[in-house]
Amino acid sequence: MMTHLMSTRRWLACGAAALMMATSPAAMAQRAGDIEVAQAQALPSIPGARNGGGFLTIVNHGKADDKIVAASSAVCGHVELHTMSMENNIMRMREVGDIPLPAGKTLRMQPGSGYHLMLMDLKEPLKIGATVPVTVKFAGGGQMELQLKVEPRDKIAGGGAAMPGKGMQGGMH
Ligand SMILES: [Cu+2]
Repeated sequence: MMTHLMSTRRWLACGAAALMMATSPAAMAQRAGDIEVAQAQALPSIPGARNGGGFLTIVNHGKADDKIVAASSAVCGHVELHTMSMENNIMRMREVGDIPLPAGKTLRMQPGSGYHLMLMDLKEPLKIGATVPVTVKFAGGGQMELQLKVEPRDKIAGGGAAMPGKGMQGGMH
């Protein structure tokens, strides 16, 4: 684990251009124990917005439930775990204590509903093509250093699916 963390840091130091060349969607898949992060993505931030949205596709290959209990990133002040839902015809986000990863299931975070990582107080805008380092901690004790690729909304979580309310919360992320 230690070795892995150190090599990740060294890799980060290579700069954005190298990161972009080295990073294809297939290369994003990362596994630690039973937890596999198949996709790690973020939406481009709205100009002037202080916050951004991060979205993971996570497979729990294990027989035990796990959950995300915390996340952090160097690109923002702090990262909150959020869920979004429709309440009285208004999209609302709220912070949650954890994001469940049930045994044997895949969690696909998507813009517009359900769970996401909220990158609070961005230090700079998230631009398409950029890579955002995020550390995610699990209840099982493990943690993963992920590289979220900033991609257009229709590319998130395999994307393309027309979702009701898709355009509605564009201002929120
Ligand atoms: Cu949010």
